[in-house]
Amino acid sequence: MKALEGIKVLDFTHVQSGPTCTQLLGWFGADVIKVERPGVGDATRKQLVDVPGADSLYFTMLNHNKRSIELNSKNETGKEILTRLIEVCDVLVENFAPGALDRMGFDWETIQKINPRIIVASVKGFGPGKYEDCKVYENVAQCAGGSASTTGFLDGPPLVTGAQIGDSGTGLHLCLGIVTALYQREKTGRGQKVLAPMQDSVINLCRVKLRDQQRLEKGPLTEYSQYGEGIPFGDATPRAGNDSGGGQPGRILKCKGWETDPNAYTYFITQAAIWEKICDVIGEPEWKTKPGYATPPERLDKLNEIFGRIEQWTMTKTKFEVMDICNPLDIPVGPILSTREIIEDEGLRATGTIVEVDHPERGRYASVGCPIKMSDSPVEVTRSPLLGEHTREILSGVLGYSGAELDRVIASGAVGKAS
Ligand code: CAO
Repeated sequence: MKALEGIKVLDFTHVQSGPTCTQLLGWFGADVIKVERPGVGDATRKQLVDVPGADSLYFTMLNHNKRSIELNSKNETGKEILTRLIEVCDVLVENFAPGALDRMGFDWETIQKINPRIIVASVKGFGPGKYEDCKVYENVAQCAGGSASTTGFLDGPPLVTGAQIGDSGTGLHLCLGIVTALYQREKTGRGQKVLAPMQDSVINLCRVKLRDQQRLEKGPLTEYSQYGEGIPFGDATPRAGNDSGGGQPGRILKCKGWETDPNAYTYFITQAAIWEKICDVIGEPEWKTKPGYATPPERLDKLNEIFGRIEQWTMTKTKFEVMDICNPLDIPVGPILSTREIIEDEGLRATGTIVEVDHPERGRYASVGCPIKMSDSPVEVTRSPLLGEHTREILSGVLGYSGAELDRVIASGAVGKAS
C-alpha cells in the first residue's frame, strides 16, 4: 500500500519543473500517465545526450515511476482520448507556456464540465499580472524571485545557484498544493485549480532575505560581514558571500588539499554557545576571555581575523577530519561535498536517496531517489518510460478501448505507432 495508491495523474508536464512534481506523486504511489507528443515526446529526452540513441539523463532522472502515452492533443481523435483521460483521472498537471492548454480547447471550465472532481495543477513562470504571458526558465525565476540579487559576493555581480530552486523548487510547491487539494476534495467532493508560479516559489524560498530587507530599514544588519568591515549598506538586502543567514557568523574555509581539489573546503559556524570549544580546538585558549574576543558583539569587527585563524587550523585537516573533530564538540561544520562524492556516498545509497536504475537503452545509471521518507509508504524507484511505451496498455487498460475501437484510434495517427 502506497500513500497515493488509486490516484491517477494525467501528466502533461515537460522539461523540469512539472516532471519533478509528477515524479514525486509517482513515488507516493499515484499512477502517473505522461502524455507526450507522438514521435517527439518531452524535449529533454534528446537534450544533453550522453549515450547516442538513448533517452538522456535529463529525462530519465526526472521521469521515474511514470507510464508514457503518445497522444496528439490537437488532433480530433486525440482530443477524444484526452477527454476520456480527464474523465478518469484525479489530477491533471501541466507546465505549458501560458494559454497552451486553452488553445488545445481544454480550459478550466471545459475540464471541470468533463470531470468536476479533477484537480488542475499548473506551473507558470509568473502569477497573474504584467508578466503572466512570459515563458520562463530556471534562471529567470531565480533572478525574478530575489535569489540572484542576494547570492554572490558583495563586490561581484548577482549569481544564480546550482540548486534548481526555480524548477524543482516549484515542482515541490506544486506537489504540496496537489496533495492538499486532494485532501480538501475528500470533504467537498470538488476539484480545484492549483497554481505554483516559479517567481513566487523562489520568493518563498528567499523568505529570510525579505526578512532582512525589512530589518535593514531599522538599521544595519550587524551579523553580515560587511557590517564588521565598516562597509555601508544600501537600500536592499546585499549579497553576503558565504555568511550564514541565521545570525551566527559562518564562512567557507580551506581544508587540506585545497590547492588541487576545488572542493577541499568546510563550512564553519562560530556559534556563540560553543565559542570556548572553538578557541581550544584552534589553539587560541586566551580568546575565551580576552577583551574584544569574548562576546559575539565584540567579535563582529574581527571576523576576518578570527576566520583567518580558524582557517589556518582547518587547512591542516581534511574536510572530513574537521567534521570528525568538531561534530563531537557540537561545533557546526559541514564538508563541501562534490557531486562525485555524493553519488558514491554509501550512506545516501543505503537510504535510497541515491539509487541505481537499469534502463533498456542506456544500461545502469545512478539517479536521485525520493528525498522524503515515509514509514508507511515505501518508495521503489522504477526507470523512466520509453516514448509511448504504455500507449496501448493505457488505451485498453485505463480507457477500455478494444477491438475495432482500438484499431480506429491507432489508425487515426493520434497515438503514434502504439506498438
Ligand atoms: N500534442 C500536441 N501539441 C502539444 C502536445 C501534444 N501532446 N504537447 C505540447 N504541445 C504543444 C503545446 O500545445 C504548444 O502549442 P501552442 O504553442 O500552439 O499552444 C506547443 O506544443 C509548445 O508548448 P510550450 O509553449 O509549452 O513549449 P515551449 O518549448 O515553447 O516552451 C517553456 C517551454 C518551458 C518555456 C514553457 O512551456 C513555459 O513557460 N512553461 C511554464 C513555465 C515552466 O514550467 N518553466 C520551466 C521550464 S523548465 O522546467
